Amino acid sequence: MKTRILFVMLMVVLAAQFCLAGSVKGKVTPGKSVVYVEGTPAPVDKTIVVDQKGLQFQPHIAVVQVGTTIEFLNSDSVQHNVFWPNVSGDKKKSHNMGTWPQGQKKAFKMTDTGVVTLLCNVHPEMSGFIVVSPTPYFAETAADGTYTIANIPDGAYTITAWHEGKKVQSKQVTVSGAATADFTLQ
Ligand SMILES: [Cu+2]
Repeated sequence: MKTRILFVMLMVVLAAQFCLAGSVKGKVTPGKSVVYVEGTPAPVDKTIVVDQKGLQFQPHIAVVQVGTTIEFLNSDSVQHNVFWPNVSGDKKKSHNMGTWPQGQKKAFKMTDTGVVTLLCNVHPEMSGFIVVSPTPYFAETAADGTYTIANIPDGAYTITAWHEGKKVQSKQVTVSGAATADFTLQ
């Protein structure tokens, strides 16, 4: 009898969890984009490496949660620089990391949300992007633009899509179970 009551209670708890979290899926045109849910910035303590290798930023696009530290590594035999002229157009958030030789890295903690365009003043043809999401709910789309962001608590959100060279677009989406948000970026 006691076991049965516990079992029923467990089912109720599980059912409640399933009802309280949902997902957003959709497609961004043209493919290969970043999608993230806006919200109060929730910084994480995490580190990723962005390499400068073969005269390219690798990865070319990274999406991270605010608070993430980026270790900029130089794997080339030439000197590189890393700077960004703005964050999502805000020039007050520009930063120059300086220049350093092969095998060394310099760290920067991303405390501003938005799109950071990475440039190298030694090689004008180099560029890379770090999209800093305020929330843990973000995704890089597949090559065809499809994406899924799972485990989002139910609620109303603004969701933003970014694609290199296109205008950023935001939409309202209500998550209650499974939601859909498609974007066509111009
Ligand atoms: Cu360079």
